Amino acid sequence: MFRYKKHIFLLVLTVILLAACGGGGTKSEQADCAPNCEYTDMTFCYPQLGAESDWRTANTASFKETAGELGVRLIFSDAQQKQENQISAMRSCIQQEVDVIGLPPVVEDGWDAVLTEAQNAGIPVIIVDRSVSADTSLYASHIGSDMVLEGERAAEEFNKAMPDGGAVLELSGTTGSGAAVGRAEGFRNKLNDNITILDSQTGNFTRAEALPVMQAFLQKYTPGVDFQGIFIHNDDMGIGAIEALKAAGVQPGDLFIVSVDGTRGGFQAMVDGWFQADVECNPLLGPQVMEMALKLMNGEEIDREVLTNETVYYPDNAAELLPTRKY
Ligand code: GYE
Repeated sequence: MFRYKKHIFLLVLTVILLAACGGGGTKSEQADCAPNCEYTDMTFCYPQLGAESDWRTANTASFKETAGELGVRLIFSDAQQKQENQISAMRSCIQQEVDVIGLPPVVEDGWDAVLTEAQNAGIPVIIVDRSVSADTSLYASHIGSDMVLEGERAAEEFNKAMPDGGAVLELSGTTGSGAAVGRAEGFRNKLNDNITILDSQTGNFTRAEALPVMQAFLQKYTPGVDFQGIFIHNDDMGIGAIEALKAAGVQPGDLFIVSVDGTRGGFQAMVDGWFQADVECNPLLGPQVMEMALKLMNGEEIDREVLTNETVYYPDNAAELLPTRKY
């Protein structure tokens, strides 16, 4: 009897120890140069998701500039908004035994296999910008914006502007992306009950795809009659939508339009009277991500989630701020 108990005790102990080690602890992933690794020791992989927007262009520039300034060796690729391209870029980085991977995931789902491969190879992954649905034990940290909060902030603008209610259209971002899912969720969380979402379609975060979506909306619904406002998930789609609105004879200010990002293009749309608010989303994540990457190499503790501090911009000082915008 006693022997059995001892066996059970040892078994339980083993299970506990295995569970403790299996958590993907960031300390065990440190590099050979730890604890004295420097930026010049680092090879950093950034399988960028695409070049779909000005936000994305600024995000890419931030990583390239930061790597250049710090002396980090950067392996950069552009997946053209295709998850399979991002996955193969990641696999190639794993093969090249990079030190850290920064992954800006085009969509939330479908990362478990490649994240497990990175983990098995001892390469920490920082999820950048959009989120993933994978278990948090599969990656070191997430650095990016609070997309739900951005959607909530947009809803509050409509609540203020339309106290007696009304109807709005939604031009949403890439289907299944953390940015679109979060913004849509936040928008619905906070939108007053007397404001209805008449229709919601994706423009995939690009100008080119937003234009025909807005044209189709305008064939179906009469501005000012069927809807009074539009929530647009990023500035580039907003600029595409403005083209369609202009062509249909809509004037700036006829509709209450709120966009997200705060790019120069978004600021110009506020100056021109098209956007009534622009919810900030900051793409300049390079310095922060590389700083965390170095900590990971050195086996230092890091925060598992770092959300960017952001605000909402309005037309009243848009002209003044426009020349100071970095993206
Ligand atoms: O808002 C949009 C870009 O993921 C936060 O992606 C990012 C979004 C951003 O295409 O412009």
